[in-house]
Amino acid sequence: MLDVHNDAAPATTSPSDNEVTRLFAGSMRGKSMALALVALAFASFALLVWLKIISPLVRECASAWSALNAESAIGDVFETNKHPGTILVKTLDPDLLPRPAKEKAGSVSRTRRLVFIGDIHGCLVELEALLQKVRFNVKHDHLIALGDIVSKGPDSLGVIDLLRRYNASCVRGNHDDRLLMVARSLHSKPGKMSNGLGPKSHSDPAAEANDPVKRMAKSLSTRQLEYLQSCPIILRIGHLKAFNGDAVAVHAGIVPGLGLESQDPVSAMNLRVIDLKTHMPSHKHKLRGSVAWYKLWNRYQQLLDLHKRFCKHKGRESERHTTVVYGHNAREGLQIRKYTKGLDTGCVKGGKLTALVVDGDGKQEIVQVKARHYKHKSALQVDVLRDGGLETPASETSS
Ligand SMILES: [Mn+2]
Repeated sequence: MLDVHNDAAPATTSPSDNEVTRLFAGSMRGKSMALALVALAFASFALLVWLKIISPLVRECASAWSALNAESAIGDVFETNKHPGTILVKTLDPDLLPRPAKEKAGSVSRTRRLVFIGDIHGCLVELEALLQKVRFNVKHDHLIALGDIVSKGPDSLGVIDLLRRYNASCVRGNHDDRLLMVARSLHSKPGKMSNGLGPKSHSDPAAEANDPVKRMAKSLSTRQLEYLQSCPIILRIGHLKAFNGDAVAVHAGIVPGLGLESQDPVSAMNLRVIDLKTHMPSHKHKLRGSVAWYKLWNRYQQLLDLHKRFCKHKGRESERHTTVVYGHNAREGLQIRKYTKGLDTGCVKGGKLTALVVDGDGKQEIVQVKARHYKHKSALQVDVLRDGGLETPASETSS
């Protein structure tokens, strides 16, 4: 019996043992597979973090640090881009700077607030609505238009008149610059001109009638033209408590590490992306080695104090933290960072018109109005200058 039992036992237990061994081996394989998968996932995650976060951060910091180490001006590189009659840098009248409420009693400044407004592009109705919304009071507030005040929209000349009426400050945008260039070329041709600004063109009148910029240039009054011409490329604003440092207004962007007087006007009106090695404007939008200019600007500002502490040279001792208020970048829309404030929210494309309101007590506020949707069939359509190059007008590419 026992033998039988003993004989039978291995017959029944042996396959079960094999199974256990197989199962054990299988589970071990499963475990190592799982471990391998986890390791692979971790490695991919680490690689992704390296490629997307750490490596760009290191490159940006290295680039900002090299901008800090550069001489504060690089000389003649941009000399060729200087235009006759262009004001590169203007300083805002210090009396227009808002002061803290406590100081106001004895202060010469009556200004309560600075109101920065992004690309207006002839959107007069929205501009009026926005000023109403911020309760703009011309006696106490000062308006600063961030360029591209004309073209594309329905009432560019009305916008210029409103800005003149309010004694607003402005910086020159690429569209304003193009209009001025056309007005100048009309002015320099021989013959008479209908509005007294200059001569009539001898080119094909039909082609001219189709060129909205030429039509607008011809209809500009001398005062409107003078106002546009008075807009500098860069407006140095001075110390603002709200930004904990100095402020500067420009249409597109500023190259970090260079003095304001050494900035290239064309790049200041068109800059979007900057080459991390050369610190020159770049066309390699999403390729490695270049980055949105405002990212580099913020890194530069973050490293400024560290650089001052450890590298006491290169004339940066007196450099102060500077916040840049700009427009031009409707594609990215509202971009509020510590040291850069991008306010172009594509009003003329049916987006919004945006104001950044800053007072003397350190308060800053974003106020917006929704735009009417302007189809790009406007009589004042204009070629878009992007990164210094001509681009097909939107009306030809969109429906
Ligand atoms: Mn622009």
